[in-house]
Amino acid sequence: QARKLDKKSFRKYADKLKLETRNFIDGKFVDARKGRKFETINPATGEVIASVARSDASDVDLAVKAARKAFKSGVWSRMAPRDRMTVIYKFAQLIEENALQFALLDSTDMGKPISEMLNIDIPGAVMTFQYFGETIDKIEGTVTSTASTEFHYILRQPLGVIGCIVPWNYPLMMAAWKIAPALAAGNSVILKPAEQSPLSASLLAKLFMEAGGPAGVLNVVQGLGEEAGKALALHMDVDKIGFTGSTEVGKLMMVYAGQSNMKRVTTECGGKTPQIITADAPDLDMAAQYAVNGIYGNQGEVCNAGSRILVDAKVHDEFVAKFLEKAKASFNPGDPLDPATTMGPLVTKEQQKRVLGYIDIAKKEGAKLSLGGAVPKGLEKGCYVAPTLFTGVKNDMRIAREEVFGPVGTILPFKKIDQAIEIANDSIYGLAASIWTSDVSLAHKAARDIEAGIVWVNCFDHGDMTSIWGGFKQSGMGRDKCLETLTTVTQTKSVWMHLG
Ligand code: TXE
Repeated sequence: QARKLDKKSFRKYADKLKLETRNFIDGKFVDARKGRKFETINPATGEVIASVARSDASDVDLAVKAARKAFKSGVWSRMAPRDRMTVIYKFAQLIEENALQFALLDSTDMGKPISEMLNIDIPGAVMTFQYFGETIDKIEGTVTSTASTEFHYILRQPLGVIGCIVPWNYPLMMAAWKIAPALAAGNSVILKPAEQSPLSASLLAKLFMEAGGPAGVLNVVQGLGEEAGKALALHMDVDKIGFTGSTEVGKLMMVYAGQSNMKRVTTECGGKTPQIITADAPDLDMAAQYAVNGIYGNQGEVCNAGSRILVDAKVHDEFVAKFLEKAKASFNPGDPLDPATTMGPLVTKEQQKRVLGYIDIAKKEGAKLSLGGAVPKGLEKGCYVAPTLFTGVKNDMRIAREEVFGPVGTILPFKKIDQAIEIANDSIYGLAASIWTSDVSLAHKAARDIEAGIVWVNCFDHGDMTSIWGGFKQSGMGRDKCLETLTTVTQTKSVWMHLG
């Protein structure tokens, strides 16, 4: 139904949204204990949307106590698997039924086009809960071969209390990726949304209870990273932190774990994804369209944004011409609540400043600005940056090495495929990569040699719940989606019995 609405109706609904901005602890909405608040701003207009609970260590402690109490009681952790499945399926169904609310909340909060919310984020979140719901009665232990006097089995058990610290680029979907496997395995969860996009988390927590989830199992603590996030990651009674965000803060998670209780940590920390376009790409038009989508989708605020486009010199000029034509046709910044809009504003003024800063640096370093490069006319109130492309980029330029997290593509020509793979691997990151080629041997060799957690061949960003999501090197450790994730929210126990 929401998919049929126009921009007027979306605005009308947005004006009527009931916003919940408090923490959700032990099944109830509560203010931060000290009554402090922070503002969340609509990046399309610069207007304040709401004041949100600004939690500190004492709020985090309350949430951890509630989560631990729920875990120990067994109300969720020992619920019959089929019953837990029923709750998670119902939860997925309620998210779908509330698609319009979620779309409006995230779109207004962080600027993503409403059509992306409806077509990507919400179906992605629903599928995540369905997928992990399906795993609940399939998490199994093992019986090993032993001498006849012995009996040995390995139990797989939930960790206990899991803190999920998520970013603002996919507020609902990132929350789903972190909390769905944790809940499926029987853990209690504390979700700390990003301060730039706090609103949808509260609705999520409320719907979990409506689906039959017990109090204390899914808690939300709102607040700033250095206050609420840090307190959660340093807490002595949190068993794991699942984190998505910057590499800098991902490293802090490991420090906090070491400074506290050696909690488990998984991190997903962005990248500098290479898209390799060889001269024998099966369809250069399609490669150009995917490259455009790969860098400008979600305003380029994507961990796997294909920001380094490596193009064989033989097809370079033809490819660039196609890229520019498709970029202009496909991505035009505008009002995120207009279903026709394909690119919204960046998340905050700071992020806009950071991205414009990188554009300046690239120009100073001698890259050629071939598209965009500025704030689009008429959209100065919001945090917009036009789709931007630099050509003639060299591998040692900062624009080719650092994560910009905005709609800024770079084209680096190459002469030999070995050189392209070397450039692709010359990065501190290793989240994803793509290669376009008709040469099957080359496709397999490149897939083997590229240092990244995800390699796409003749496509970009394809996948489903079975494909793993996570990186090599400083793109982090641990995996999202996929069955492997369950190993990061559970632990094994060896039970050895002597039968003699
Ligand atoms: O991320 P942060 P920011 C990259 C991207 C972007 C840059 C900065 O390059 O431009 O990071 O974005 C919480 N202890 N990515 O500043 O700070 C914070 O509250 C505990 C890539 O928004 O890493 C939020 O919930 N928690 C990325 C979460 O960490 C802390 C997505 C992420 O925030 C904390 C987002 C602390 N000391 C940004 N400091 C991706 N992988 O997709 C912050 N947080």
